[in-house]
This record gives sequence, structure tokens and C-alpha cells, in this order.
Amino acid sequence: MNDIITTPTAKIELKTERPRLHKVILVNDDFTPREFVVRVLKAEFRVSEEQAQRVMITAHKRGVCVVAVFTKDIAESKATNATDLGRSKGYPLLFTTEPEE
Ligand code: TYC
Repeated sequence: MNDIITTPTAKIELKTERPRLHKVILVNDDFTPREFVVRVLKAEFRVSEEQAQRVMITAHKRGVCVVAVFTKDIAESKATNATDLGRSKGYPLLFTTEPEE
């Protein structure tokens, strides 16, 4: 009866792609005090005093500095929280996110 045996020829490749990581970027401004930027970096990103100083000074001199990389959701929520900490004190401090290449 139904004795035609077919053997599959196409190979199925199962690829699990790693989720793309997103950078959190600190943007310089002329108003937020340096110490406040450092305090926010330590509180929201759990970096050391030295690392926070380095990131703050880099953004201050170059305009922007990558703080850290996370999955999209974490990067976005940390950037929002950190930006809101500045806003709550009336500062224009800004953290943005962008996907890593
Ligand atoms: N430029 C600010 C000042 O001179 C300090 C500062 C650094 C603000 C980094 C924001 O992302 C920033 N008070």
C-alpha cells in the first residue's frame, strides 16, 4: 500500500541567536553638578567611585560616554531611572540607549 519511503534531504539548522545587547550612554550637559552625576552612576549602575568618576569625566570632555551594556529592557529601564533621578532635582541629566553593532 503506502510503502513509499521518503528520506528528508533538507537539513534543518536550529540557530539560537543571542539577544543583542544595548549600550546605556551618558550625555554631557552644562548644568548637572559633577558630584551628582557620579552619585547617580553609583546608585543606578552599581559602579565604583573610581569608575563613576571616569565615566563622568569622559562624558564631560567628549560629550558622551558608554556606561555599560545590558539586554534591551534592562538598558532602557536603567536609562529611564537614572534620567528621572536628575529630573527629580531639576537637572537636564540624560541617559540614552542604543543597540550594540
Ligand atoms: N558638564 C557638567 C559640569 O561641568 C558635569 C557633567 C558631566 C554633566 C557629565 C553631565 O553627563 C554629564 N557641571
